[in-house]
Formats: sequence, structure tokens, C-alpha cells
Amino acid sequence: MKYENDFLLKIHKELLEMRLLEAKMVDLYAESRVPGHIHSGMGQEAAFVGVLATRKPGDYFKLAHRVVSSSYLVGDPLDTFFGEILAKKTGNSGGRGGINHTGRLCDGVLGMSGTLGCDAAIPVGAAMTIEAEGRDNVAFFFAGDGATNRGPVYEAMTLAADWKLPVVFVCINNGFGISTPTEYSSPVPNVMADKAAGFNMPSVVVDGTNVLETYEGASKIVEGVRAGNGPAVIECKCYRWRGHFEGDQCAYRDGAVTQMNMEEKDCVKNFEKDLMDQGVLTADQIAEMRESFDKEMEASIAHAEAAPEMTADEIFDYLYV
Ligand SMILES: Cc1ncc(C[n+]2csc(CCOP(=O)(O)OP(=O)(O)O)c2C)c(N)n1
Ligand SMILES: [Mg+2]
Repeated sequence: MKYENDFLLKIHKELLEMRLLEAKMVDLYAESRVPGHIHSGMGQEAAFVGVLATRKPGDYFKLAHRVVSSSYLVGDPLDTFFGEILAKKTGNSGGRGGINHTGRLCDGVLGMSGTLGCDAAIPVGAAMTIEAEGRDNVAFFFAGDGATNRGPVYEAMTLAADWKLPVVFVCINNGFGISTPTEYSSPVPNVMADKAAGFNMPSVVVDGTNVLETYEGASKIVEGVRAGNGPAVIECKCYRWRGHFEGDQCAYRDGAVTQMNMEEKDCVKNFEKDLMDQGVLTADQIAEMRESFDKEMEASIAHAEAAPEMTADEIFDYLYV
């Protein structure tokens, strides 16, 4: 497919910024500046950028614990993003949620749940709102290959299918749920897509490290959901570059396979090579973008680090008992 340069540059900017954010979180964590722990999404950015290139205002996003920078992608400004990650009052949840809870309703980000899979009903509810209001929006549900195996996900899929609701179920299949390889936990290679037919849902499986392939696969699927044909499944195949959490020694997997994925399936590097080959972007321009976004991130980190933490009196605010 032929694309306008403006579109390619927009996609590249999103991809690069997500990579730089994911890398920055790894660095901040290594310097003991992040309370809690992080699940790095390095290497998986194209799955989010490609699928979410189909988004439009009014859509909803149920994001997950990995590739947290996806909330920046859909609108969370860097100041509130880092404010939350560094547990400061300037964060989206006033620092109460931390890195796994960068929800932001004003951008349609429906929050994240630490209890994986239980939150699959939330985008189904959002889709009911869309339907009641007669909009052509969709609710995206992102989950990993591990979370996808949970019962609540299939309950949510059943309801969404029965009621023909505009939900796009996206499985980010990165090959592992903590230390469990996908082939050990799933009887089929495509954890969600191979089961979609049982819910009468269309599905597509894409190389989630190829941003344009992901976009093309997602476009057809999302178009059908927006048109009122009911929910559908997108499964993005990728590989988790880093450990489940920072500090995970990954003794359960072959380091050579990880290395191969990082060298050959780098979604940012490969896309940049294509754009440079096509004369859309130069190496100097990429270097400038990296430098300028790094400055933006550093300014937001400094802003967050200078911000106050909640007090002991405030810590239980917004809790429902
Ligand atoms: C219901 C539930 N069970 C277990 C956990 C612990 N846990 C946190 S992340 C994770 C792995 C999830 O794997 P996957 O869904 O493939 O996402 P990935 O970490 O690979 O991005 C598990 C089991 C949890 N948070 N919630
Ligand atoms: Mg996984």
C-alpha cells in the first residue's frame, strides 16, 4: 500500500517517542527513581502504534501493564505521565496508581487493572455507551497472551458478541506470561485469534513488530467494528525484549532468541531503515528528534520530581469501602 509522507512521519514519531519513553523508564528504574516496579514494553511499540493508528476522537482504550507509554500515545501529556509514574500529586491519579494505573478518562483511557483479565468487561461497558449514543466509535481492549487465557476475557467476548458491541479485542502475544512460554499455556498458536470464530468474530493475526503490516491488518478489522458489525479480534505477534520486570534474570529462556529478536525484529530500527531508504527521513533528522524528545522527557521528569507527594491524610481519598 502507498502512504502519504505525512502519515509515515506521524507513525514514525509515535513509534520513536514510545521507544524513548520505554527506554527512559528502564533507566529511571535502574537509578532507583521509580517507586514500584516496571514492565518494560521495549520491542512491542509497533503493535500499539499500528493498531491505534486507526483511532479517532471519542474512542476508548483499555490499556495494560506493558507498554505503558501507550497512554502517552493516546493523549496523556508527559507531565501527568511522569507525575503518576513517579507517584507525585501531579500524576493522573495524584500518584495513587503509579506505573500500572496511568488511566485518564478525559482521553478515553479507561484505567488499568492489576488483576489481569478482570477488566475485559470495562470496554464492553464503554461500547454500550457508544451504542446508546449512536456514535461510530470503538472501545479497544488490550491484553497479553497470558491475560487473554483468563475466564473474564471470554465472558466479556461472549457478551460483546451477543450484543454486537463495538469492541476491538487486541491480544499482544509477546511469547510469555512472566516465565511461561505461550506454547505451554495455549493449545493454539494464536491465543485469541484462533478462538475468535467461536464467538462469531472476525480476526486477523499480524506481525506486531511491523508497524505498517499491523496498521493494515487493524484497519480492515476496525472499519468493520465501526460500521456496526460487532466485535473483532486483532492478534499482534511480537517478543518481550526485557524480563517480565526489571531485574528478572530470564533464566527460563534462550538469550540467543532474545538477541535475535532485538537485532532483526526491532520495530523502530526497521521502520527507520525503510523510511531512510525511501528518502522520507534522514539519519540527522532522526538524531534531532531523539535529542529534542529527550529534552522534553527530562523537563517533565524534573517537573515530576519537584512536585509534592500526597500526604498521609490524603492517601485514602477516593477509596470505596
Ligand atoms: C489475575 C492475575 N493473575 C496473575 C497476575 C500476575 N501477573 C502479572 S503480569 C502477569 C503476566 C501476564 O502475561 P501477559 O498477559 O502475556 O502480559 P505480558 O506481561 O507478557 O505483557 C501475571 C501472571 C495478575 N496480575 N493478575
Ligand atoms: Mg505475554
